[in-house]
Amino acid sequence: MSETRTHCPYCALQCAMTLSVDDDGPAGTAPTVSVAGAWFPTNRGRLCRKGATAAQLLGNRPDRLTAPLIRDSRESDLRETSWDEALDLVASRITALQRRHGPDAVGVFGSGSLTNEKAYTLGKFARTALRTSRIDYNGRFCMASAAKAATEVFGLDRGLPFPLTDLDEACTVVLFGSNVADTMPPFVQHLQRARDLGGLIVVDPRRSNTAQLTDGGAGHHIAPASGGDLPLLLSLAHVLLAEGLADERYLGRRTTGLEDFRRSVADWWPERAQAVCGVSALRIRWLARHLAAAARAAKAGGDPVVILTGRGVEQHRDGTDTAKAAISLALLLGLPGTGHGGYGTITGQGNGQGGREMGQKADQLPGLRSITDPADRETVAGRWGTTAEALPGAGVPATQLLHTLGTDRGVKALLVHGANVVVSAPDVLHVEQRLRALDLLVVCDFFRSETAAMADVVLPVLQWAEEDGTMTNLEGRVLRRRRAVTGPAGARSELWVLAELARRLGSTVPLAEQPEEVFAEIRRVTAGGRADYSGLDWDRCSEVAAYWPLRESLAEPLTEPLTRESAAETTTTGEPVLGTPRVFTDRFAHPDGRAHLGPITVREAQPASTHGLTLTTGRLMEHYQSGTQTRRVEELLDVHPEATVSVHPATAAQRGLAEGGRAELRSATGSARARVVLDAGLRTDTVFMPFHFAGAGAANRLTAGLLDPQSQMPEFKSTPVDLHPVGVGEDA
Ligand SMILES: Nc1nc2c(c(=O)[nH]1)N[C@H]1C(S)=C(S)[C@@H](COP(=O)(O)OP(=O)(O)OC[C@H]3O[C@@H](n4cnc5c(=O)[nH]c(N)nc54)[C@H](O)[C@@H]3O)O[C@H]1N2
Ligand SMILES: Nc1nc2c(c(=O)[nH]1)N[C@H]1C(S)=C(S)[C@@H](COP(=O)(O)OP(=O)(O)OC[C@H]3O[C@@H](n4cnc5c(=O)[nH]c(N)nc54)[C@H](O)[C@@H]3O)O[C@H]1N2
Ligand code: SF4
Ligand SMILES: [Mo]
Repeated sequence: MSETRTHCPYCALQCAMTLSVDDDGPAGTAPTVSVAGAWFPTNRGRLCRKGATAAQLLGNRPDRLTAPLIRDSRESDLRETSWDEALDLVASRITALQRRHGPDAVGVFGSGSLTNEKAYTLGKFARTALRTSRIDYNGRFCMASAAKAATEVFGLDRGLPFPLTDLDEACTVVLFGSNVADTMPPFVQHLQRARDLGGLIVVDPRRSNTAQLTDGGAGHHIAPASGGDLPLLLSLAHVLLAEGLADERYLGRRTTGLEDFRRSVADWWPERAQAVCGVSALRIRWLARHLAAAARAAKAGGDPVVILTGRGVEQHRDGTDTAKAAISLALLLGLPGTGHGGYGTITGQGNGQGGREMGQKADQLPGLRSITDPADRETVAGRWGTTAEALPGAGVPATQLLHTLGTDRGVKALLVHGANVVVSAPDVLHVEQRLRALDLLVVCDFFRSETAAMADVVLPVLQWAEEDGTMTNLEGRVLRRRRAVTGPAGARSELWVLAELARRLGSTVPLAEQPEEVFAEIRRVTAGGRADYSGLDWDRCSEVAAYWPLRESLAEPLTEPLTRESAAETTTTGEPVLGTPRVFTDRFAHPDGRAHLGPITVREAQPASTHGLTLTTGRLMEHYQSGTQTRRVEELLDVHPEATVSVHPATAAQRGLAEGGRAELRSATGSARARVVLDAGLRTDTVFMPFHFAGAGAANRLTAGLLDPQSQMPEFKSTPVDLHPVGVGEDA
């Protein structure tokens, strides 16, 4: 029996767990997960149901992809083939397409599920072997708005700019559009003090499980209309400024742009906001004053005040402005970088943080460098052994990439690594149609996802505990994901697949195949970048708390790899801390050291009540994302076997719907069917669907792909819909 300490395959909390493996035969066995001790302070030995059942998906299951699959023609079924045949086919088709249409004829779609090593290699593969600009990833659907907002205001995109354990001390925590009770259950431990003090404030149009944590005097639930958050936030800022409650001294010392911001919130008096966000003016004033008092107390030696945002407020057409407004609120309160609290965004995917700094984003190079910045291009090209002229420019963001596949403006071939886009992208009926128009679709996965089922070539890869790698969690802490079992014989490591393809494409820039080698390269290439990983140590990741930026002079040999700026610091659990656990303590990341406030305008304020019904979407505790993984775990599927739509009982009665009945939803782009769940905790003007299901139950048949102009994040949380019962016999 062997025991391996590793981290969960799913969300950004990256809970620590121990895998106990009885007999690791060559085909791999499903290990038992034991809950790890308190050595990892982020989950302190707790797991959610998904993490606790994750090991069932390892090894040689009948539904596991164990050989490459190809299709002889569009009409024929996928059939098994050899790795040589599959890779030669992919390389020759890519070469032919690029010869005809140029390098940008081939696109790459990456993921926040990939380890740092894979995400980095994917970006390098696209830019050096494919020489295409057309790479983007599913983080565009997830973190793009918050990332853009933090980059603009703070000068740096690190989701939580402080360790999660800092929350343990907070007396007030405001969650804007985040349902951690379901999406990261062990996170809730860190809210205990705030709840004990009555200081948890949850802003959500649903009485989510997280909103219910405020019951019994533990805090307050505020339910704006879906999409009403921006006016709400601007109005909170208005009250702070109008009533002299903002921390003018802090603003003067640590920010610029206050006057522009002040002007833009000047006419967001609470009565006006109330009409568009559905939260009463009284409540808006109360919340602003309450936060100001808590912040003042914090700075007088009391407990910290923290403002956090999740996808509920970010996945909107105005998501960047909303995240900026939340950051601006924290700045008005004088919190970020003071040790008295601050702002953070709760990153979602397992490597949602590392995935957004390794260079798989259309406009990005590793280390959070910019592909349009001449100096950044020089640096990265030099370290890759190529020239800046040879690197492509910025590509197109994920939704445009998918919605133009096979058109004159779009790519003719697409390689997908770690996403199930026919379930999770906006307007999936359109995506499906575009995928069919491709000359070549290649999907790398370990299961036959709905997207893999449409591919011309499917390449089976190793997953999670079958391979080594590093992940960067929601705190910017870099963790080791260790190999615990042997994967199925026919599956290969994704790093090997990319290196082989590069070789077959005749690339002169070599790609490393071993995770540890790639990690060493990441250290070299990110050195001096904003997300600097150069001082990390492969063997000690996870044993120490190592947060980027973690610098190491490139010129010096790494004889003493882990002596860092703040090595003296320790977390509450006494682990040695390296790098930068708290990023904005002395200064913000802009060259002037200040946070940049600026004007924020509401583009399309609609009255909350004349909307008709608004669909919002999100997550259930038992399922993960497009469901490729969790829909295969019996005990998770049993709890939630099919798509549901939550409806307020009054709304249901009005539309002739009953609990357990079938409903059809219609939007401008399509229709979807789901089982009705009555939920008296929902606003009457809002319905909620999880997006974990495929086929007729896919929530994304209804979302339109309207984009935030600043981040190109699609609108997932606010879609006008119609809702009616499905007649008997109508539901085939
Ligand atoms: N069980 C589970 N956990 C997960 C995942 C999963 O798929 N399943 N995915 C992971 C990933 S990638 C991510 S990004 C995170 C996401 O984690 P969260 O952000 O917590 O997840 P969501 O359910 O998308 O949205 C959160 C809440 O926003 C609310 N909401 C919807 N519209 C609005 C609105 O207009 N305004 C406000 N204020 N709130 C709104 C929803 O009702 C919901 O309760 O979860 C991670 N963890
Ligand atoms: N309506 C609606 N839609 C949404 C959202 C929403 O709230 N509402 N949320 C959005 C968000 S936040 C996100 S993050 C996306 C996520 O949605 P997707 O991008 O579809 O992510 P997953 O479902 O995690 O897809 C991962 C796929 O990759 C495979 N996979 C996992 N790890 C690896 C790996 O290392 N290599 C390879 N090759 N494959 C791997 C899995 O088996 C699975 O098939 O969905 C977005 N879509
Ligand atoms: S909360 Fe996230 S990381 Fe922790 S066990 Fe659940 S899915 Fe895994
Ligand atoms: Mo996400």
